[in-house]
Amino acid sequence: MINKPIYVTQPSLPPLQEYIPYLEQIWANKILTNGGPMHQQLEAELCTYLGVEHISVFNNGTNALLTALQALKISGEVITTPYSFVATAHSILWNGIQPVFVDVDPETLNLDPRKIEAAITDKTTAIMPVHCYGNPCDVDAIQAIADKHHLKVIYDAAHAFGVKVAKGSILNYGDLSVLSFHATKVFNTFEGGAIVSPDAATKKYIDQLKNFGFVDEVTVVTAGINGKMSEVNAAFGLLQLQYIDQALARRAEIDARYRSALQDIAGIRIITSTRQVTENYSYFPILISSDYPISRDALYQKLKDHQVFARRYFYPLISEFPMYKHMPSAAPAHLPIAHAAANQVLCLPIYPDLTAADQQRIIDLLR
Ligand code: T4K
Repeated sequence: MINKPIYVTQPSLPPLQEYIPYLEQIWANKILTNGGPMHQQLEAELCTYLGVEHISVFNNGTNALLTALQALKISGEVITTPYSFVATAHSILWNGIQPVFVDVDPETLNLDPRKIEAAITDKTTAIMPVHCYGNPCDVDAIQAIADKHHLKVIYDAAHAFGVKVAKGSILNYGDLSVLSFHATKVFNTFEGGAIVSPDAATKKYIDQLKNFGFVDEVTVVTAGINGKMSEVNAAFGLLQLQYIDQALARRAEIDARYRSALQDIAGIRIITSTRQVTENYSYFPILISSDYPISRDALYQKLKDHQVFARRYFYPLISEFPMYKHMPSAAPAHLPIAHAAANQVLCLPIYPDLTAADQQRIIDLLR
């Protein structure tokens, strides 16, 4: 019997017929984009759901990252993590800014605050940490360093939709937080993203930046881009929001099942964070050490041979790609923890529609 493929993730789609009324509304009013009613409603509903004051939705997370750096007029050097998706560092480089890589914390695999200060120079203007896998960074330690050195903090919160710490949404930390609503994310709008701002003036400026810099028909105040989310995407987001709690609950069950089934296997370490009070179970990363009978790559291949497409997020490290490799901060000796993690990590399939039988198939292969 040939098994059906199981991917690292699969978007959860609401019933198609429930999307039709949204499309009918769009067809009726013929507003397809440029901050239409669906877009406005999505921003309002996201603020309520996420527990944030100001949000600007975007056509993807990468444009949101690019715009966040523009909004705060970041220049010179930005300290960031090599252990992320390439878009993190690309957004810095595309703005003509030099990314400076700092190693990650061995427990959380997030930017290690104890190593940040040594990387600060007179050109450093900001820190861009990532809440990797939705596990919160040490936001207090990072803010203390930023305050001491007068740096801005932009969180790449692409993985952190809905994550909360004791004081509320993780998205309220730093100067700005950037979300991704890509198809592979916990909450998706097919393609999409957002910037969470601390105040109305910053949101207003970001809204201008994402609309070419227009403030009215004849006035352009800044060299903006087109970062706008279309009405079709925004409408899908509104529908997705009705199902998000259900989706997160199902992810929690899958996460718990993996944890209990894998906890006693020698050579498998499950990455855990203790900082959050509400998780989003966006990824299920495990680290494969030499105590496991086969190597990480052999396991990756074995799973693949059985139609289970786990992913090595984040291997290779961003600092290993050709446009970064020559940079002094990209030297492997400077990033030992990130390198070790990149060589050990495997993200197992986790998504609401993963069946118990399919999850058992994965567990059996790992055991
Ligand atoms: N910052 C961070 C930390 C990020 O992780 C990301 C995105 C960004 C910034 C940038 O945000 P966006 O500009 O993307 O909004 C995927 C995603 O494309 C990417 O959005 C995501 N991070 C990254 C971690 O993962 P790939 O190259 O792994 O995607 P792909 O196409 O191989 O998809 C993985 C699996 O998901 C497939 O094997 C099957 C399944 N899948 C995928 C798509 C696109 C589906 O079932 N349906 C789909 O439509 O990068």
